[in-house]
Parts: sequence; C-alpha cells; structure tokens
Amino acid sequence: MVRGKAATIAVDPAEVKEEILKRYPTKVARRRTKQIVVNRVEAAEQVPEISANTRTIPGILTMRGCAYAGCKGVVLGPTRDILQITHGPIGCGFYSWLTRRNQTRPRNDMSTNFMPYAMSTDMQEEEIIFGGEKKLKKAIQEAVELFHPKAVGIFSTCPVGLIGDDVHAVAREMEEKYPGVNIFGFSCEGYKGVSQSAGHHIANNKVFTDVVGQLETPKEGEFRLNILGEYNIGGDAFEIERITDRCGLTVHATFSGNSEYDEFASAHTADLNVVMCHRSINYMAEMMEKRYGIPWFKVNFVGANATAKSLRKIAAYFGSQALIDKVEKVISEEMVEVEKVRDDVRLRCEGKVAMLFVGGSRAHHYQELFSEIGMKTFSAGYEFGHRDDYEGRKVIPSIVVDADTRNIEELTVGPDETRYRPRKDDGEIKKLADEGIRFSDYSGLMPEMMNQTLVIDDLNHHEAEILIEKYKPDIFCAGIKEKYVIQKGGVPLKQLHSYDYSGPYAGFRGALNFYREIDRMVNSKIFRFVKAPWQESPELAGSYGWNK
Ligand code: CFM
Repeated sequence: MVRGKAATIAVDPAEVKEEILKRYPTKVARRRTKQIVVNRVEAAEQVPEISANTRTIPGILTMRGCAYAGCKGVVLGPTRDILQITHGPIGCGFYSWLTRRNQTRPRNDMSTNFMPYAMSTDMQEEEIIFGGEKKLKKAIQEAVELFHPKAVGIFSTCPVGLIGDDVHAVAREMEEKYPGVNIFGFSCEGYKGVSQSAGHHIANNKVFTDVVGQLETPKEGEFRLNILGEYNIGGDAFEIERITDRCGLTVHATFSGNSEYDEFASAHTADLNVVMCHRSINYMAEMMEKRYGIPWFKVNFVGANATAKSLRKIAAYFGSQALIDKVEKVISEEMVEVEKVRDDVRLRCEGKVAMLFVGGSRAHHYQELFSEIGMKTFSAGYEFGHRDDYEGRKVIPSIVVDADTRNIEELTVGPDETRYRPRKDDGEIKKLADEGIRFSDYSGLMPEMMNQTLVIDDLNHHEAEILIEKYKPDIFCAGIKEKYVIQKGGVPLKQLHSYDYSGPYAGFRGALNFYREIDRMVNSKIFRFVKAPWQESPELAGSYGWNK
C-alpha cells in the first residue's frame, strides 16, 4: 500500500470539498467541514483530525444504521445456536434477519441452527400501551419449550426503551424458570448512540459478562487463537478457516462468523486474539486481555498480501519454527494462483480509481485488494467509524467523550482472580514488538491512504453525487441504499456489505474472486450507456390516480 505518498490525482480535493459544502446552510457546513478531510500523512503516522462518531444532522440522507442493527444484526446475528428473540415490532426482526448473508456450517445434520428463523414478539399497539413484558415471557417460554436452546438472547428495539419494558428482569425470571438455559437481554434500542456502533459495544459487553468464561473446555491444538471481528459474509470465515487449518492453527472461536455458543463461552482459554474489524469488537479484545491476560493484535485477511502478512504475524507470536515454516509453505503454495490471476487482471485494471464508503472497517481493508491489482483509492470513509478507526488508536486519549457515548456502558474490568494468565511475559512481548508486532494497536485508515485523498465520515447522497461527478471513479463501493443511484449515474457499484450475494473475498481464494469480479465490473462498457432518468427529465411531476 502507498503510505502517504503524493498521489497523481487530477482533481483538487479541496475544490471538491468546497463544492460539497457550498450547497449546505452555514450551520450544517460548519459541522460537515470537520468530517471532510484532505489527507496528509506526516512522520509517525500523524494525520489531520477528523470529526467522527457524532450525530447525523437531521434532514441528511445518511448511510448509517441503528444500535439494534449493530447488536443483533452484526455481532450476534451470525451465531447459529443462540436463540435470538427480537422484542419489538415485526419489521425490526424481519429486516435484520440474514440480510448480510452470513453463512454458517452446523457440525452435523443434528446440530442446532437457528439462523433460518426470525423470532420476534411482534409487538402490537396493545403492548405499546400496556407493556410488553408478558408477551416477551410467553415468547421465551414458547421458544425454549419448542427448541431447547442452550442460550437465549433478547434484543430490544426502540419502543421497548420508550415504554420501559425491563428485558433484563424478564431474562432473570425466565432463567430461574429454566435453569440450564443462559438467558440474557441487550438494551440495544435503535436510538442508542449515534449509529450501529453503539450496538457493537452493547453486544460486546453482554457477551463478555454473560457468556465468555462460562465453560472451561479448551479445543485441542498447539496454537490456539480467537478471530475477533470476522462475520462470515459470503463465506469469508470459511476461507480463513481453510487457511488456518492448512497452517496447523486452531481457531478456537470466531466472533462471530460461523460460531457457536460453546466457542464463545470457552474463548478465554485461547492464547491469542487477533482482530479483523477493529470497530465492532475492540472492546472484547481489550476486556479479554484485562481479565484473562490474552494479548491481541490487528490482522487483515482481506487481500492476499495482507493475509500472508497476518499469518506471518501469528506464526511469529507463537514462535515455533515448525509453524513458521508451515506458514511460509502455505503462503508460497497459495500465492502461485494468486499471482497468476492478479498479474493478468492488473493489465486491465492498473490506474483505475475506486471509492469506498462502507461501515467501520471495510473502507480501509478493501483498499488492499484494489491496490493489489493496481487500482487507487481517491476517496474513502466510514459510515460510523470513530476517530481511532481513521487516525489510529494513538488518538484515543484525546477523543472528547460526549453525551451520546456516555449513554453506552463502559465496563470496568480487572484481572480474574483465578483465571488471569499472561500468555507472554514482558520480555517476550517487548521482543515481539521490536520485531514489528504492534500489540493492542490499530494504525487506522488515514495513515495508509495517499496524501491529497479525500476522507469523508458519514457520507450522504448529495456528497456521493458530487464525488461521482468530479472524480468519475471506475467503481464505487458501498451498500444497497446507494447502489442504484450510483449506477444510474453511470458508475458500477460493488456492495461491500452483502458482496452482491457473491464472495468469499477474504484470504487467498477470496482475493481471486475479488480480482475477477472487479475486472469484469470496471472494464464493462455497459455503464457508459446508462442514462439516468433525471438526465432526461430533471423534474419528476406526479399526479394522483383519481385525477386520471
Ligand atoms: Fe465491522 Fe462488519 Fe464493517 Fe461492521 Fe456493518 Fe458488516 Fe460493514 Mo455492513 S462489523 S464495521 S457494522 S466489518 S454489517 S460485517 S459490512 S457496515 S464495514
């Protein structure tokens, strides 16, 4: 990746920023100007400050989701054997159900898999007025007696918080009724915080206090690690597992792609945590380190080079020469096909321009894949990342904690009396750090982007249209809400949330899939022929059916 080098960008990012801001009322422009930053990387990865994780300005068409989505949809959703009940109106449960294409592989035909079900209390006006706890208890009873789960998670939607249902009291009561079933509730009402990021934190807290540490059943294996922040979109976790298996690594638990309750419950027995998506799961990594002494570092399995680098870091951590040799062998074997396809695709993609506006980690990770086929990212940003995801964890002490953040509980965690066990002593950690492993750290998106690129937090439709017009990118990466507007503007859009129902894109085979798909998209002539409806008739006039 080109770190901080001057880019050959024909467009002046400062001008684009001005163009974006000039259509806003002064008050709005004053806030947006801090969220739109022209990148400049100085020594020691210093980058300009960006304003992030603040409320979206009312009236702006944001790309963001809600806290419930972050908790239920993102963090817990991919787990197959925690029975998940949405306490709320039916839409919340239905629309958070499998929409991100998480896949799962039950161990055998008989093992539990609740992923094909969407369970909800289906609140009606009656519950909104008289309270929904009774209906929730009935729902839990029905579900437990029908499905006999090990664990039940209750997910609160907005009205639950507004009417004051106590899902935690219900969980306790039902746990007494069904001893042996772990029942816990999440106060992840959609309005909490400013985006789905709040929901990640709420999910991390509850899984940490109520699930991790419940079982002492370590998996067999010499090199045992957890992969945190990998959600198995399009089968990514399957590909990562294929590679880690080949290397002789034991993935104890993935939080939470292709995961099971027992793996979470005994995750504290592993010897290393590696973090893929920093935004959604850094809390868990931090808390597990404090309570159980498990070190963590950041990895990235998106991109073939990034995958190789991450595997080498893991092997260096465990320090076994046999493992190091095995990892090198696997990398060299896997890279044969990767290099062949990459070099061919590169011939047609070199120099083309990508833009990425996704979530809280992919806008960073996917730049690696593009750079492997010679493509450049001129503008990128997160929907809900925090300043540390942009500028690196070094800025955490200087982040101003506002009222929205204070609303989300920050757990105070100390060493477990009997189970705290540092996996490496200070000397070993220092030695590994000297060799280049950055423990408990994430450098962020901006230090790895070129100078003069435009970094935008919480992008909206108006701004996306200006980016398209000014930069004319060859591909735009975002989600379903953006897809058709952008494509009508003549630019192909790759969904990086659902992968357009394709994938995997992680690991070595995933990289091959991505190279080939991007090649087809950026080199297809079809988008040039698109004429957007608003180019032909900029004003749409409607008429009422009954006037006809
Ligand atoms: Fe992490 Fe994710 Fe992402 Fe995310 Fe998401 Fe997602 Fe995402 Mo959609 S946990 S931050 S909240 S990598 S659902 S699997 S694709 S916005 S960039």
